Amino acid sequence: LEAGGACSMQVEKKLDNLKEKEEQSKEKVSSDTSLCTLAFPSISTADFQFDLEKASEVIVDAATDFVQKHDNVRLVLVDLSQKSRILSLVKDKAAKKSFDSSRFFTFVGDITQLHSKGGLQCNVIANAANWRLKPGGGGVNAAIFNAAGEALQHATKECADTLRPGNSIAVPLPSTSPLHQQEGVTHVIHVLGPNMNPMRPDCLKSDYTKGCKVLREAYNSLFENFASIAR
Ligand code: AR6
Repeated sequence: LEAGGACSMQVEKKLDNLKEKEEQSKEKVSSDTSLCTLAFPSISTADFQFDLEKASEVIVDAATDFVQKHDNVRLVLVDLSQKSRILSLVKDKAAKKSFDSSRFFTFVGDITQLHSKGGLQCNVIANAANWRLKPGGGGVNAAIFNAAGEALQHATKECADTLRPGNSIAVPLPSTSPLHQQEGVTHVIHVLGPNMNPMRPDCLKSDYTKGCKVLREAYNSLFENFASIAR
């Protein structure tokens, strides 16, 4: 009986140690604020109907190239649901590449509440925008403009009126914005990806040669804008 008791105590201790380690590694990811962090949604893959398999390839190539060339930055691909197919595809493809996985990873959560709800500090977030840089519509664009309030609309207008597919624009978020105050977001980078939805402007009609090129340009432009902020 005694031996059994000692044994189960040891098992409990081991479990406690494991839990502690888990907590510590969680904290390490979330509290590593020395690294400038960009959280970004998968551009073009919902309302713009871009093929997920092809998009995941572009994301993994662009993101791993970027983190290998830049120190002190982190990239986080975000989506709302644990069941997100784009997150699974990206995770699987990234696992086959060799790079520092603490510098590029996926995260489930609302991009407008990463710090308050997810414990993940991201000072820069990307928006899957429309060409007019207007609030509303749906998806992540509506969520970001809603959460950031009018301050983002004004700041965006000062930077640009329109955006071409494959391009991005970095907008400093005024400290009056709730998104700045509550989540610590200092910049929003609007990105316009390629569109495969016939109901939206500039539809590429399933031309994926052009589509993949434009999507890669969009991520390169996003990451370069982020690198300028991180410098
Ligand atoms: N947090 C994290 N990810 C999100 C959130 C959120 N709050 N909301 C959506 N996603 P989409 P697009 C994910 O449709 O395909 C707009 O109306 C979503 O699951 O926002 O580039 C604009 O005005 C998906 O993985 O962007 C444009 O007209 C990803 O974000 C058009 O949609 C992108 O989905 C752009 O379409």
